[in-house]
Amino acid sequence: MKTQVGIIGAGPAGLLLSHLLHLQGIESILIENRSRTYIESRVRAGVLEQGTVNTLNEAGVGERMRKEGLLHHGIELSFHNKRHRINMHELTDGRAITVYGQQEVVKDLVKARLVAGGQLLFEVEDVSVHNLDSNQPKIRFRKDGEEQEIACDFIGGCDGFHGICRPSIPAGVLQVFERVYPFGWLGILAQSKPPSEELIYCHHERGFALFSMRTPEITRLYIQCTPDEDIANWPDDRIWHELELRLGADESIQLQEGKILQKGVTPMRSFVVEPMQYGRLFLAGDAAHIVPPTGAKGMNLAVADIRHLSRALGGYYQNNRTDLLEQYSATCLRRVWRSEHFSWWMTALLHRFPDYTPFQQRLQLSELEYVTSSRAASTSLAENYVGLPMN
Ligand code: RFL
Ligand code: PHB
Repeated sequence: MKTQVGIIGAGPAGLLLSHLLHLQGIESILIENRSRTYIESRVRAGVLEQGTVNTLNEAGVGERMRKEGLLHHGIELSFHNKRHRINMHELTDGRAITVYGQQEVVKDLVKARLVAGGQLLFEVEDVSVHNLDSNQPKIRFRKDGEEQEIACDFIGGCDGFHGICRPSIPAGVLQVFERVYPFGWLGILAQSKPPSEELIYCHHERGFALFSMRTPEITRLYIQCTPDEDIANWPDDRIWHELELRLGADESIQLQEGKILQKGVTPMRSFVVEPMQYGRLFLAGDAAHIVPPTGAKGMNLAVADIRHLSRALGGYYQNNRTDLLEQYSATCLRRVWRSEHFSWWMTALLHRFPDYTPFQQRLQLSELEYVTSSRAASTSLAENYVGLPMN
């Protein structure tokens, strides 16, 4: 097989890249090691920045998101069992976030690719990349038991944190920056009305909790747990009880229990590689960087990378430009590091760290009070949360 851009991974990054290239008349083949059903039902992110929403709308895949997405103008921070609203809309000149599940974005993109006759190959095996520093890199894999090879001009490495693209770059090329946190999130999706119309981030002495949602009938809830927590230790009753305690519910708010549809534990880390490129392999999204989910930045960063990569590839094919491809990594990394800082800061502000002294715990509470009472401090949180303007 031969194509212009070979793309590995059908997450938000790979699918959006394939679609944005198609809109510029650039051909791609996308390969994914899981099934279509699997990627369309994987429950993950839920918060889209304004810039992400604009990108999806401009790409013509925003119709269902505009109908079903929930527009939020604020979030709440809870500490000392009291809730404080951050009015993001007012603090950021009218910007907002949209709550719309990542798997819905994935479904919309898969559909758009298939309608346009795009080549999407699911359930491929043994993927490897070759000749990355030549003008004709290659992707090899097995599909239905047969060995296949794609010769291409460029490779989009969009295969997530555990993919093969990043580890295929020769040793010594990449600089790795990493921080692993001493906790994880136990996440559930439940058939129950969310306790509030907006997201509630809770600081609590028993640990962090987050109250989010997918629809007015489906809640998405998270509890801070150990990074290697055994889900078997969390029967449904224990989960609801713990959420109730951490929400610190007063009469104005009630947690409704409901059928738990999905449960999972996510360890938390911050991770960046520099540069996000080697030869003709360009890394994008989680393949190049990870943030802890507290700032809701992971998928938004993946979309921002793809905007730059598709524009750079467009410049190459339409005007023979190589400058945008050369600047790709540096351009992306500026936003990546801003989001890394914000996600680390939100994580440090809201979680219970096992090694924190009473002194550090007091500092955390003092910062929460400052963030929720000073206009300058809440504006800083708000503008980072809704996302800095994309270019
Ligand atoms: P993905 O989504 O991991 O997609 C990579 C794809 O590559 C496939 N793959 C391979 N395919 C072929 N060959 C191989 N060898 C392959 N190896 C892997 C995988 O099967 C997969 O389909 O990466 P991408 O596209 O970079 O997207 C990144 C986002 O998924 C991620 O950053 C977000 O989910 C992070 N995240 C959040 N981001 C937000 O912007 N807002 C949020 O509210 C938010 N909440 C979250 C999150 C992530 C979470 N978890 C579970 C990690 C909440 C949670 C709990
Ligand atoms: C979610 O709804 O899944 C979600 C929301 C906000 C976050 C992380 C996850 O910070």
